Amino acid sequence: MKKDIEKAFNDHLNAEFFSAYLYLSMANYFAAENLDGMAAWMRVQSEEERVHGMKFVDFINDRGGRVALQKIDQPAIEWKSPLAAFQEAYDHECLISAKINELVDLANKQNDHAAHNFLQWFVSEQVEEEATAQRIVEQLKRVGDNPVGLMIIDQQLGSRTFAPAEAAD
Ligand code: OFO
Repeated sequence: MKKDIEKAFNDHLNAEFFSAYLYLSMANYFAAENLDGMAAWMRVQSEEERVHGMKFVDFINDRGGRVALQKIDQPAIEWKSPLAAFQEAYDHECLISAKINELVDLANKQNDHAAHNFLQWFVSEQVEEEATAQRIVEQLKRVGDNPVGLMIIDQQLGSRTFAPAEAAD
């Protein structure tokens, strides 16, 4: 594996593990707000991000590279409102999509077909990640300060479960 791809992949797996940290922190914020459905949704999201990070770990190892784990930044612990938290989640996913696109550009520049192929899973995944977060942001905007609306969204989000195989497929 070429050194600059190895370095960029190591940096990116750190970003995926930071995503896991960020969503776990949001889960704790929602739990403190007694929004248990949103807390459960964020916990599942955090687990998925860990799976994403591990996909990079496995790929680097499989290609004979070296994984160098880096320090994970501390995420925020409070948000102004559920909408503010989900808006940040959406913005964060857009940032991750941009990083994935940069990795694809690098893989193409280096003529690394295996890396290019590996990254296509993430290109598709990011479409879903952005769409899901954006949908929740729009729903929260629509209910505004209506507590009944908030409770309905909370209940709906609470039905999400973590399926390790699906998270990796
Ligand atoms: Fe790994 O998709 Fe979100 O960050």
